[in-house]
Amino acid sequence: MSPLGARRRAFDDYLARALRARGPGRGKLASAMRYAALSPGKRLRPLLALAACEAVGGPWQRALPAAAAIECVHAFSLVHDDLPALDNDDFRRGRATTHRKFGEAIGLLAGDALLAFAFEELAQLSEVGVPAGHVVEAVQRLAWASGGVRLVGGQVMDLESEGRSVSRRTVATIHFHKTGGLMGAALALGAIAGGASSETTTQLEHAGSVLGLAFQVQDDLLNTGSSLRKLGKRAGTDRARRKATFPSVAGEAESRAAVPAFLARAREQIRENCRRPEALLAIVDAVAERTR
Ligand code: GRG
Repeated sequence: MSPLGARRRAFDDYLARALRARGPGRGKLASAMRYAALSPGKRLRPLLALAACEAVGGPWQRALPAAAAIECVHAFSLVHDDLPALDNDDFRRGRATTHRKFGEAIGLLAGDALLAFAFEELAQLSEVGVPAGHVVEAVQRLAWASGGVRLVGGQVMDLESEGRSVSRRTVATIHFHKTGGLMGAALALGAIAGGASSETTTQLEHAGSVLGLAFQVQDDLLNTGSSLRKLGKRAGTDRARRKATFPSVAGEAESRAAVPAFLARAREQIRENCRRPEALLAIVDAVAERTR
């Protein structure tokens, strides 16, 4: 198994155990939370958190609670994004969306419960030896990344841009906040678990946000040119909803050229701030080549 494959497996085991140990136990809500959080996603954000911990000199295992917290916020955002009030999607990760499988009310509540669980899980950092002051910094950074300034704020900007003529700069800002928010948090929380200073953490948070921007431009391109079978979610939906995307404001060629430029910026900032950047850079390379 590849090094990333082994970490991914360790992460999946950790999250499944955490949900069993500290989640709601049996019943529909527990099943919906597991369905949303443990379904076969790419696990990019948790892998980034583990690699960032290692990159600043910590053992990657110490970042597992932070990685689980970020994946739970990510799962919450996908569940809510798929609801009829937002994108009204019926496929995610190659299967029925959570609200399609469990009903709208349980879908909504499972998303809420995953968001709360994320912070409970983040507090587990203190159980693996992360000093209390650093755990508080991690809580503050994840709350900021998940809320009205970044993830949810970016989503609102996105909604408000639908059907309107916006600039390339506006689309980049939306992507930087909406998708970059959690990727930035992944690097930041991993760095905190690895004992990095606040300055290094802030630099890595920015590198992660730029990586998120590149990732979302790729997502826009895949949405125009791929399929449900390849992506595990419906393609062609952005155009149908008249979303503000990179290809819609800058064209396909310019969008394709922007991705490596953003990735190069992220790589440079990672190299400048990390003692052992190899695993983190390997993930950036994997993003560069992704087809789903
Ligand atoms: C608070 C009501 C309420 C809703 C929150 C914030 C939000 C809704 C939605 C934003 C979530 C979103 C769809 C962001 C786009 C980021 C993105 C490209 C997600 C897909 O990430 P992948 O490809 O997914 O890493 P997998 O399935 O592989 O984990």
